Amino acid sequence: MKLKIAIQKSGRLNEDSIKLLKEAGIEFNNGLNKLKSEAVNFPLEVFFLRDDDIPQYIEDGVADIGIVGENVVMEKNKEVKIVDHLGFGKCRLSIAIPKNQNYEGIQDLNDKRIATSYSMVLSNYFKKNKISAEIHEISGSVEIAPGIGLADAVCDLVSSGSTLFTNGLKEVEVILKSEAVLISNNNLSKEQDLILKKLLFRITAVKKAKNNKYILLNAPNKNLDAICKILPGMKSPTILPLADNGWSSVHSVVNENEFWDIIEKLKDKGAEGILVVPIEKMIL
Ligand code: PRT
Ligand code: ZN
Repeated sequence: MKLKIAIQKSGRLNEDSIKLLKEAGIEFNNGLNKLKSEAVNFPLEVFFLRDDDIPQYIEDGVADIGIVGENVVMEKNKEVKIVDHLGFGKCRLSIAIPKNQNYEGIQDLNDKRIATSYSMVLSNYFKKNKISAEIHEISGSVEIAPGIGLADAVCDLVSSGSTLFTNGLKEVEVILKSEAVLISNNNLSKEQDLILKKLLFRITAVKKAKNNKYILLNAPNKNLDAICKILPGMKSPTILPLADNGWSSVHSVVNENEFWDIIEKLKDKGAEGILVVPIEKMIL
C-alpha cells in the first residue's frame, strides 16, 4: 500500500513541495522531473500535476493527498479537506483599482466590472458583502485588464505588490489570505490514513525545527536564575558548569519570533559567547 501525493509540476510551489518531502526524510531515486516518482524509503508515490487540477484529482481519489495553495482549494470548491498549513507560498487574494481613483469602501465596487481568475471566491465575497458587480473571468495577466479597458478593477493574487504597482493599481481589499496547504481525500482507508499520519508527524517536526533555534551561551552564575526565566526551553534550559569558576553554559531552544527580543534580554543579564544553531528536526 502506497499513499499517492499530487504536487505542482512546475511553478511557485514545486520546489518548496519537493524540499518539504526531502526534509521529511523521503528520498526519490528516479528523478523528480517526470510525471510520477516513487519514494524509496517511504510508502509514497508522487504525481506531478498542474495546481488547478489537484483538488479534482483528490476528490476523485486518483491521488490521495496533495499540496496546493489555499486559494486554489477555495476556488475549486471540491470535496477535499485541509489537513495542514505548510508555511510557504504565502500570498493574498486582493481587489485592486487604478491608483488615481478614490476609494471610500467596499460599496464603491457596486456596478463595477472586475477581472479575475477567482470568480468563485470573488462572487461569494460579493454575496456576503451585498455588492452587485460584474465578474469577468480571465485566466491570466489579470493585472492588465484595467489598462486595456476590459475592467474597472481586478481581483488577483499579490505577494510583494510589485505587479500591481507596475500596472498602476492599488490594493483596496484583501479577500483571502493564502499559503500552501496539504489536502486529503475525504475517504482514505485506515491504512492510507496511517501513512498520512506518519507523514504529518514528520512534517510537523520539520516545521517546528524551522521556527526554532538552538541557543548556547555562557552566563555568570549569579544571574542564572534571571537568565533561565528569559529562556523558555523545551522543558527547562540545560545548565553545565564551565571550567572557569562562577560561570555556566546554558543551552535552550527559542522561537524565531521572540528571538531578537530574547537575545537582548540575555545580554542585559550578562550572557556572553551566544551561539545560535539551526535545528534540523524537532520532536516533542
Ligand atoms: O502551471 P500551474 O497551473 O500549475 O501554475 P500557476 O501558474 O497556476 O500557478 P503559480 O505557479 O503561479 O502559483 C502557484 C501558487 O503559488 C498559487 O496558487 C498561490 O497559492 C501561490 N502564490 C504565492 C502565488 C503568488 N505568491 C504570486 N505572487 N501565485 C501567483 N502569484 C502571482 C500573481 O498572480 C501576480 O501575477 O504573482 C503576481 C504578483 O506577485 P507580486 O510579488 O508582484 O505581488
Ligand atoms: Zn494553475
